[in-house]
Amino acid sequence: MNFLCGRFQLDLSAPRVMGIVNVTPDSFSDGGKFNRSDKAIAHAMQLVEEGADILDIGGESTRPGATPVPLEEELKRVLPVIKALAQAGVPLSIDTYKPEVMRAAIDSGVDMVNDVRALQAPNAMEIVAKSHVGVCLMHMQGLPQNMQVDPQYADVVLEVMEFLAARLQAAEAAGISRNRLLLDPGFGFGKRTAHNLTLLNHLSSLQSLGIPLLVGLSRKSVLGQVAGLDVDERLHASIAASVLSAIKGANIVRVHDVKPTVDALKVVAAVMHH
Ligand code: PT1
Repeated sequence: MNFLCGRFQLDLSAPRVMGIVNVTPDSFSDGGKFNRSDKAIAHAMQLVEEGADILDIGGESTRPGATPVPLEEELKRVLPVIKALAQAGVPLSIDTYKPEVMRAAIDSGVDMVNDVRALQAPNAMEIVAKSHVGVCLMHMQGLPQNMQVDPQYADVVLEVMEFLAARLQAAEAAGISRNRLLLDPGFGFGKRTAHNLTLLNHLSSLQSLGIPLLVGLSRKSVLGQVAGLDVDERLHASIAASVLSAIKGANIVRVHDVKPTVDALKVVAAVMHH
């Protein structure tokens, strides 16, 4: 299975690692250490050395309760980082739901759009369809400002699957071919701990959609809930989550801690080939 994204064709016969590059002062787990663009660029280069297969660059946090960032500020954060990393040797992803940021990032050379709103903003679908970038369509219930207030599902796996199937159909209808798409159940986006655990246990049922799966569980509160850990103590729980995700069918894991994840997934890949 190959994922087509911009300048690249990513071989997904083994699980791949997307490294998180936060360009936010309120970044939920870097404590603002990498907010300036030169720090973000240096951090990104380190993630490539550690074995990252993709870099996911974001200028607005979408974690629960985060406040939106104005368009001009988001552009000012991400564009210098994208331009500086153009020759990093791995596909660059822009983590945004704003069509204007997608447009500018694509013009600046990104290879993929990672959209927590699954291209539902006006014009987002058209902008991506007109380009050659890959795209990740993610499930979210509600919006980051209020999504954890009272999330409700009759059947979380079925509802996430139906949403992703509908967005997949919309993307194909807009002219985005299947080999440019990734689907993501959106762990922590309008989901209680039990919803997240059910989704992870049944992740393999999403494989029936026939599109590679991207999963983000790195340092998330569900892991803190289960293991009783603060956000800066969640490395080992995050590795367990990446290993479980890969075993259950995730093709790409989105993580902060690249080197330990790469090592762990090498073991998973070696076993799965036998
Ligand atoms: C994700 C993801 C993302 N997560 C994709 N993009 C975040 N495709 C940002 C918590 O519960 O899973 N997939 N972009 C970060 N969002 C969160 C959500 C961070 C919940 C933390 C939590 O702690």
